[in-house]
Amino acid sequence: MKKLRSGTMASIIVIIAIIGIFYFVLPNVTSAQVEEKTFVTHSGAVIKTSGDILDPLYTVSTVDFDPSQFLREFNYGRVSQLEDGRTLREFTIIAEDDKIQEISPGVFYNVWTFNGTVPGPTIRATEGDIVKIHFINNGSKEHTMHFHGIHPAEMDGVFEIVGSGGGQFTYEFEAAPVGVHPYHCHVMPLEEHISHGLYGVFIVDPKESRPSADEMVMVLNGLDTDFDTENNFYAANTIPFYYQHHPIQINTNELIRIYVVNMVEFDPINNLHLHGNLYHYYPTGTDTVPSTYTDMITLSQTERGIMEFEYDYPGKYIFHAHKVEFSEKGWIGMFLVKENPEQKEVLEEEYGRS
Ligand SMILES: [Cu+2]
Repeated sequence: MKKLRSGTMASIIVIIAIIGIFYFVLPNVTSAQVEEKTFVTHSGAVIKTSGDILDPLYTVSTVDFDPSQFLREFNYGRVSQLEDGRTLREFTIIAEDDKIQEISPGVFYNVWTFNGTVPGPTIRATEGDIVKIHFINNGSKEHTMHFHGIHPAEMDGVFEIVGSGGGQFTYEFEAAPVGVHPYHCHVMPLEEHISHGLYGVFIVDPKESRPSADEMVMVLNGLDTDFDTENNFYAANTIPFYYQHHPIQINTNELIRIYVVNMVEFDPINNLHLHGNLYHYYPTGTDTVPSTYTDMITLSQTERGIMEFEYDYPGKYIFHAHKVEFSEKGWIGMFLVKENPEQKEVLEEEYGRS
């Protein structure tokens, strides 16, 4: 009798399990297929993707973004001279929130952009210049531009909300202090506006310029492509694994200067480890003396600084988050260090080395 009962129970469980599969699992598979949408990628390919990695509300257009170009691109604005002799730098920044970007092959994400890209343009000025930003909000939501740095309260981009559909505001302030600062939208919910991509880098150069170097910008960011307030991808400059597949070419014995800004939301910290080398690190870029000589820095949200280093030996060197989860989800890149032809000549002349 007991045996018969347990046998019957087992049969009932199996039947319930089979019914469960039909009712709960199969319909989901089917509906995922139904929700597939077709997109033309920036490479011209036609790709189908299900709705779980894409905000299905936004399908109007695609965004092109080239991390190689962004890396060394600095926007100095439209330059003119004020009556008092100071330099005026004017920028036009347009916010949008309806663009779709293929951030990894077949993965599409609704990016919110300043001037069409994530990150927005790297804005650069010299200490004491007047920076004037003509901000236009062409998005469907309210946005602002909030700069880190020193400026009057009404230029802080927090309380002066700029309305959707063409709202405008002009930010004007003196570039200060020297260093590397983030700018970002400051409309609530802030986490949403930042994580969708409304941020960029603001560099203030000292009046006596820094020693010449091969300069680049790395914005460390994350992408929450399924909107569960956890990042699915991480990157330096938005595209996961980009610089691993497209190594950054640099020369031996040439000063490299990286302006690094951490804009990862949801995760409390990020970090940056460089292989085969150490770097001098200037937190926030505000001091002329580096705080440390290391191969590893840890950065919280909007923490940033300047890294300086040179490679002695040619070859391939990776750099990545030492938070391994981040590097395995895209935050990894590579330097391809080539023999500096000028340096090689000098060495050959001085030491007979070749
Ligand atoms: Cu915003």
